[in-house]
Amino acid sequence: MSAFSSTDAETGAIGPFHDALHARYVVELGHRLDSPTSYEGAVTEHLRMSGVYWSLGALSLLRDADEVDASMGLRGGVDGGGEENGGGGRRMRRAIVDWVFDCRDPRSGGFGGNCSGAAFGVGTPGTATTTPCPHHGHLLYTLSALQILAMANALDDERLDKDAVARFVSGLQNPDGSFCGDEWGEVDTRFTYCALSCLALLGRLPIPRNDGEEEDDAIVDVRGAARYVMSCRNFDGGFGCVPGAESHAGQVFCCIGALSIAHSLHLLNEGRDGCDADLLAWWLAERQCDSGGLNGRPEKQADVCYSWWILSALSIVGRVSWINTSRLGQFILNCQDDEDGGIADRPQDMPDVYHTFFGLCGLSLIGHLEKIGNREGRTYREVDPVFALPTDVVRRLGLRAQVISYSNGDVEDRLKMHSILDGTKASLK
Ligand code: GRG
Repeated sequence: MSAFSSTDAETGAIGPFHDALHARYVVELGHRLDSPTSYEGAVTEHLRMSGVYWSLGALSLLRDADEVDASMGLRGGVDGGGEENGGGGRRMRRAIVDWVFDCRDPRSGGFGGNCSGAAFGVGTPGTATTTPCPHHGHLLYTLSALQILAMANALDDERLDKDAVARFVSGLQNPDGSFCGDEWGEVDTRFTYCALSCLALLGRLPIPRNDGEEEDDAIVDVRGAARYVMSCRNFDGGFGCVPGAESHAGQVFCCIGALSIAHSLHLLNEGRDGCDADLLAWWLAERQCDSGGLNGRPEKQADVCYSWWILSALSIVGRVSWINTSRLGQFILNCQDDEDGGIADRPQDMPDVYHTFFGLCGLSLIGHLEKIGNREGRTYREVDPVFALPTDVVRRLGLRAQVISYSNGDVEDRLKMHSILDGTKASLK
């Protein structure tokens, strides 16, 4: 493991970054998980769609789109050869885009986390021996599927029935504005974020009109969704998964991301004195631990993934500078596996692709990836804090959201595609 002295944090020096190891870790992960003897593959089988999104997302921050396509086999098979993938045969992996469409659940119209019968890495393209049997459609995996298609530039693929997917999403909204994750009825602000992000990616999101009038034919009630999110805000400025639930940094991202996509960040100040983005940012900044890492709620351990959940929210409300970014960058780099690549939740733990993706996102949001790139002659893509996709993908798709500027109206370049609210004024309206 890399070791950093406190001097590094004080001077802002950036320690070793294992670019090539991380890229190899991600590219080889699919083969490892597909092995019939992989324990990790078996226990994460149900959430493979999100796993593929994290993998593609991670590699997309390290490499350009063509390289990602070539090494991951987005549209065509890549060599999966090796003992672990078919007993020494040179079998081809199925294209990721084809596999995503196999995971579409025709009963609900959404996407499932995987499909049985035609497992992701097994089989030669076009010769699946069994009919794919997708898991039940769920908002979590529907968003991951659309994010994969967005990165693969395949949202206009004729197999994507955008209206049917949009109907699946809108059918999960409840009269109080909240969303269920699937037909079984669990409600959580995670699903509000997923629903609005899905509709934005599909180009089906009705943005509330400025004149306060409701859209009669809107597919979902965006104002209702934003009001529900606000009902999940707590006295400490944070947000929980349902009204009255404890503030948690993961839910804060979902709520602030949802308000941003719904162009409703002004609600943060409604009915209160002063600027409540400040109270929220204070709670988020309090999450920084002695190690430099961030935790998800008081008295819990720091974990690399909160670098994303917290920095994305702070970016949206224009207050990343409220934490010590240099110490956080050091913490994330300390969680790298310097032998096999990948990033773990905390130093000395085993890496996984979830923490690898969100660790890289964290490094991106504090500008460390850019600094490392400058030092090593590479150009890294940046992550968008609202849509959790590379900013070039968000630009290509013309996705719009809302962010708050703080102090003298400056916003980072990556956020300039979004509508900007002036957060220095007491009222954000
Ligand atoms: C596309 C980025 C993106 C998100 C989609 C799934 C989702 C929407 C958001 C998940 C937000 C969330 C709740 C993240 C937290 C995940 C996490 C590490 C939970 C662990 O909770 P505890 O209680 O851990 O086990 P702590 O850290 O509190 O001890």
